[in-house]
Amino acid sequence: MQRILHYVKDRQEQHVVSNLFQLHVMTTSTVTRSQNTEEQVEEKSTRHGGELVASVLKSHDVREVFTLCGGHISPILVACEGLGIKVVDTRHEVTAVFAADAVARLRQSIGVVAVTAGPGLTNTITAIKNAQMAESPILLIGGAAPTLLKNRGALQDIDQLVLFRPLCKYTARVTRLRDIVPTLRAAIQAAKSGTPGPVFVEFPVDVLYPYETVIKECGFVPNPKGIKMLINAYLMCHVSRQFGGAWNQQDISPLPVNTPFAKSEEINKLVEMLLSAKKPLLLMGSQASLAPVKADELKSIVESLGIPTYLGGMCRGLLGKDSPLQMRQNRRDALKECDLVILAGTICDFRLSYGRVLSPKSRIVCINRNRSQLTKNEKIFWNATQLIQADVASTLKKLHEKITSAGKRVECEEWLNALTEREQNKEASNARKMDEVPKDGNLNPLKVLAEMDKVLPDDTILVADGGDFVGSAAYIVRPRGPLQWLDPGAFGTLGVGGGFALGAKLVYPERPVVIIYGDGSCGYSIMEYDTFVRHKLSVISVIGNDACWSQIAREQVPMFNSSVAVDLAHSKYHEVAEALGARGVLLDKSGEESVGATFSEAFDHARQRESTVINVIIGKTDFREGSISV
Ligand SMILES: Cc1ncc(C[n+]2csc(CCOP(=O)(O)OP(=O)(O)O)c2C)c(N)n1
Ligand SMILES: *[C@@H]1O[C@H](CO)[C@@H](O)[C@H](O)[C@H]1NC(C)=O
Ligand SMILES: *[C@@H]1O[C@H](CO)[C@@H](O)[C@H](O)[C@H]1NC(C)=O
Ligand SMILES: *[C@@H]1O[C@H](CO)[C@@H](O)[C@H](O)[C@H]1NC(C)=O
Ligand SMILES: [Mg+2]
Repeated sequence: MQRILHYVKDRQEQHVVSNLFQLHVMTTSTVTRSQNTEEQVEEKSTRHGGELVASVLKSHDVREVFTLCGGHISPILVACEGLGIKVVDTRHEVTAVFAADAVARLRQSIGVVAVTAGPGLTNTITAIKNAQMAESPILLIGGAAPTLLKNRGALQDIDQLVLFRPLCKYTARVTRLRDIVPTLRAAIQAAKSGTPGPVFVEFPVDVLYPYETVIKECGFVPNPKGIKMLINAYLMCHVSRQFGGAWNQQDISPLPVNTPFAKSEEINKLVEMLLSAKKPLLLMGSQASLAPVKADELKSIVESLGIPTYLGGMCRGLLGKDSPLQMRQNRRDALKECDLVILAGTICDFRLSYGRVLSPKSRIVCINRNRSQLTKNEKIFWNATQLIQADVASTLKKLHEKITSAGKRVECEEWLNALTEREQNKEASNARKMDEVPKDGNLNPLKVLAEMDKVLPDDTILVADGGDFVGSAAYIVRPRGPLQWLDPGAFGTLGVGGGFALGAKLVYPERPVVIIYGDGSCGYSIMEYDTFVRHKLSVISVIGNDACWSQIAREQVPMFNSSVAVDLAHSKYHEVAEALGARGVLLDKSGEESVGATFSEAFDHARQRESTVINVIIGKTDFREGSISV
């Protein structure tokens, strides 16, 4: 008996087995026939757990699953395909997660990724951490070793839950088929509720394959005698428990998403402060782009509020290209002078010098769903006048409704005009930098970016993946509307390019998608051109090739007098694209006159479903001197 109990890991099952022993139930047939009809096992059914997974995804309006295949998850992928959910296979699991992240952000919904056990899952970790920091709701589905072989040295059997618990809002391991539906519903609800973020559910293979396959694989002892019969009885009991009630009717509809809303008194207080302000300022961050308020609606709310606004994170582009309200320059000075600042999803982390850029003389209102983000560095580097723990966009919406229904408006023309004038001065001085020719005679990156901006179609989605070149682009290339700029967010992860572009292209197949890459950064995901070509998704990349990890070199070299590990080569990245079946274009100083035309051509080809890599050999500028460099 002890030998058997040693074999049986699960405590509940140990209990069952010892009962069996005591009852001398020595035939398998009495065990399979569960008395409880709820837990009936349909032995002849060829259906499998993968079908249950796919049906929940379908009922939650999931339209694509990103993956890199593995035997552990084949049943899920095949079942998704069967239900018309697009299965998009990538060349690296990290890309699959970045793609799901982009889908979550652009659809204001959930992104789904399925990867195989062990290394498939560990390869996702950077992107899952990035999604947690960016507060993107992602469902990560992982395969796992068979339940019966847990900790017995099965292929790719590691403790996966331990890895993902610190990164995910919700983690679960499903060991019975009838738990698949409720677990996935709860996981998706958790991902989208409160402060959104990634969730992880793992499925051991024997929960995903059909009954007959599992029975064949589970290791029955042939011709059992004596104690061995008990091993068979245990195995039967285990499999029956797994499959019991698998095909019972279950509710697969989405559970309600919990979103925190501001209280009426909170809104009233904010209305009062805003109406009495002479120099208000609105700083919008990623959280303002979350559901339930749609991006276009948020745009008109902010326009109607009429306050000078700085946009960051997923709110970049919200007000279009030339909104008179949007400020891009001189934020530090504006913050020193304003009498009221509304941090609408903006967090007092490194991007706001931990709150030290805020003035003790101005009133400070912070709106965020998350208590710890809301109060980041508060009472240390800044003091809040009002803290509102609520969804950002809905709070602005109610604020706007109250102001308009009272027939009032925010009066701040003078302030707006002053900021606008400074904005124009700063932009003029930036424009002068575009005409400088770099010492090495290569193309001026600012000029290249400005030429691209000129011919950029209005519906383009821009993906930012790099250091200095991308940092310059953030000032020069202007997203034309809401949700048209994707960057990694607070984690500052290089390598998001291929995945973000893939996700964007699946949400908007007809719109141009442009990756702005540093040459260093393109190395992480340029291989996804293979994915773009196979799936006939046209993506344009512009690589700022300075043969260097410049953002790091910029400080390392002067500080330590060493360029160890920061130099690269002027590699022929355009030829990499060609090798993968895409267009490759080299743009160097000999092509100075044709920069704009090169971009226009790439957009033309994209309309014909052809992808392009434009490898631009750029020179050095001092445009980014003094910017953050980590
Ligand atoms: C995954 C990851 N590794 C390393 C870094 C550190 N890092 C930040 S910027 C940068 C340089 C980027 O070089 P490149 O893409 O060529 O852009 P450039 O600054 O040269 O324009 C590096 C290595 C990071 N942010 N993320
Ligand atoms: C807020 O975010 C932190 C991580 O930044 C997380 O640990 C915490 O659970 C979140 N709080 C809420 C209320 O969602
Ligand atoms: C915040 O308030 C405290 C207490 O009133 C005060 O001592 C401190 O100087 C204030 N800090 C800032 C940055 O305004
Ligand atoms: C910087 O390093 C170079 C060699 O790598 C050396 O010749 C030079 O003297 C160094 N300069 C300083 C200021 O240390
Ligand atoms: Mg570089």
